[in-house]
Amino acid sequence: MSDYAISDDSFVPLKIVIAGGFGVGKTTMVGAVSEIPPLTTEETLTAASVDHDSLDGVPEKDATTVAMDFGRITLSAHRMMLLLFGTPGQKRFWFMWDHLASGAIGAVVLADTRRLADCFAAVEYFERRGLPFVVGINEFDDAYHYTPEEVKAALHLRSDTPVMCCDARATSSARHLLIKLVEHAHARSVAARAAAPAEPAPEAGAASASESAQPVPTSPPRSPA
Ligand SMILES: Nc1nc2c(ncn2[C@@H]2O[C@H](COP(=O)(O)OP(=O)(O)OP(=O)(O)O)[C@@H](O)[C@H]2O)c(=O)[nH]1
Ligand SMILES: [Mg+2]
Repeated sequence: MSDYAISDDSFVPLKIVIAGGFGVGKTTMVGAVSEIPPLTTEETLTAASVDHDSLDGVPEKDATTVAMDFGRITLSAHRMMLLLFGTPGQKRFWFMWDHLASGAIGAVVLADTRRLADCFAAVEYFERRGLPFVVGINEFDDAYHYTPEEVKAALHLRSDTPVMCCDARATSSARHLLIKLVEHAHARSVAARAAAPAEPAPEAGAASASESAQPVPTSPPRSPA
């Protein structure tokens, strides 16, 4: 058998979505944190997008994601492999979001405080799906510094939704954000199970709902691995 057919199934694979508005730093974050060369699907920005997506704050931006980004990061100490799927930011590619969110344990929503309204759609999307998410305030150099509490209030987030400042270009910062998301998703999953009514014992041979669901980590990481 070839080497590529051998996989190490001792690592729990967890799918995570990196979302947010146009030009907020999604591709940058996936590239900064991925341990493999990231897959990107960037195309040159054309005049057709000028009326739809503002380049305010990112005037040097000349390309945009048209399908997805993909990267991977292993948290060895916690036996987890995070599979990162970055969404496109332009509205005309939002149809991709359902595919990218399917089977995910949670999402990172990146926010730029100079254009905070641009992340409303992502926040609303994940709240509607009931998918746990954390908000990362990607601090651009010329942006006014708002505290996570101020951003949480402005976005009307649930009180338990984590909000953190980050730098999408920095590996350690992006990694912290991902670990916070895994912890949050784990806590939400534990709380949901505790609140659920006890299931009747399954009939012999029948698969339970939990067997077909996306695996939830049994122990969330407590600190950067
Ligand atoms: N100063 C600064 N620039 C950043 C930061 N994060 C991203 N950038 C820059 O902002 C621009 C946009 O970043 P991208 O990673 O392409 O943003 P995106 O969210 O993937 O964009 P779309 O896919 O088009 O929605 C790039 O020129 C980045 O170099 C940051 O934290 N600080
Ligand atoms: Mg992108």
